[in-house]
Amino acid sequence: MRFKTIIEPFKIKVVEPIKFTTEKEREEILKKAGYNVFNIPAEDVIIDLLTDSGTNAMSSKQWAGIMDGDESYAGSKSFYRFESVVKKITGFKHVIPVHQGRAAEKILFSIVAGPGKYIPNNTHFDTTRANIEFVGGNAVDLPIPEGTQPDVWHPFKGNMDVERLEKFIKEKGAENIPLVMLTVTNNSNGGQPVSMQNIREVREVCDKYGIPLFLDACRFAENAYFIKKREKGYENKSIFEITKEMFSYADGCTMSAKKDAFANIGGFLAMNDDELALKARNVLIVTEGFPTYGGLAGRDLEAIAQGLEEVLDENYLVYRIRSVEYLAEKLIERGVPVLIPPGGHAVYLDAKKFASHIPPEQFPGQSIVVELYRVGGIRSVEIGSVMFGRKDKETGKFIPHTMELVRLAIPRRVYTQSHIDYVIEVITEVHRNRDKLKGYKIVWEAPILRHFTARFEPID
Ligand code: P70
Repeated sequence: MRFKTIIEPFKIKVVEPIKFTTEKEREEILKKAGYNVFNIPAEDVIIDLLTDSGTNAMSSKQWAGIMDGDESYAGSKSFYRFESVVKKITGFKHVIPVHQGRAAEKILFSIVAGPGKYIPNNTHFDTTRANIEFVGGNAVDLPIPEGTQPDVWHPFKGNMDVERLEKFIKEKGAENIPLVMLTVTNNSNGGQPVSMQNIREVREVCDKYGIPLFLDACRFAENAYFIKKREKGYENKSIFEITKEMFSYADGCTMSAKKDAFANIGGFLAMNDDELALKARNVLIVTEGFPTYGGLAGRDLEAIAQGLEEVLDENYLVYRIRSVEYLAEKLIERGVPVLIPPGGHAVYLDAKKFASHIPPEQFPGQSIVVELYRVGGIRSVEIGSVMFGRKDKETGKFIPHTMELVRLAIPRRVYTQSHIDYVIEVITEVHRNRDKLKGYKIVWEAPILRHFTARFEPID
């Protein structure tokens, strides 16, 4: 395009009203929710940036697919369409539909992981880690050093540290590492991309030790766009060519279709290995459903297939990545500490700097999350010591997470620039008054994935 303004590559046909609440009302809502925004009714949220997962606006063609879904128990037409699109993009031989990403993880890790097993990743996301630990395995993060420093710029901050990977394999023994994973984009460290070169190098190490490589592919298209923009040799390749190459280095993938497939539910597990696929389908049939629907309705399979085709459109990705960057850029201009560079699906505030007077054990990120809701009705999520902090098993001492972040995840095709301008205004005000932010303590927590349900109290 000749003009510099990047516009939404869609028109809006259906709208959903937003209810406005007052600051006083939100104060009460927060108290009732135990200061955990997961406990707040969505109706009471003005701008919901909790997650980009399942919150996408579907296209008219996806909705048409919903009507057209074939709800046959076995061999549904919608399954065959879904399977053929997934195969076209990933090239994997076996495609197993599941109800969402964590179901794919659950199936995969209940087969390959377990006590004494190690699963390295650039950085595991919460559910991946939980599913490995749930079966007694060890989830290991091996990000590059730049990946854990919010203010260091690197084009592919999502990369895995290949040297550390090889050292780790030598130390633990290849027989104890059933697979290596790469999360594209790397959600826990800022939605950061992984370079093609890194995928290739990780593959080489895996080949050397005979270990399979799996992608956690939730945001594969956003990752591919970053490769196109930032990696030499890819500037003239199509997104489809890039994603195909990314998948070609892997033996399989887990996928939450709630992200880059623009669906509201769904996912899949895909792989080349026949024996593993057989085992996976056996678990699937017990826990999810028959292999041609796997926990989904035929209509969901249609929506996912259509979404997967749409996400490869470069005009969409230009708009998507630029709108996330716009939010980061404006916040940086206003002096708000933001993880750089901005990620593909979200902007992450650096809570350690934002609320530097609150120590990690008092959850600075949580404090900001609460304040953004109180002041502007914006729902965000803490990705720091609430989500990943832990207690030492022997001493009971608090071990903070490497970074204290607040994630502002942008649902796909949902909010306009004025919604985002409002978000910028609210965050800027909260930042201006940052000295008043208080620490929080956890008063109740679940034994696993505690962030979803924990209850907090402010520390006076
Ligand atoms: C998110 C959601 C899900 C996810 C992921 C990666 C890289 C697997 C999954 C699991 C989870 C979430 C976090 C905070 C608030 C709400 C939701 N990520 N791998 O928003 O997929 O959810 O389909 O089981 O990011 O990042 P699924």
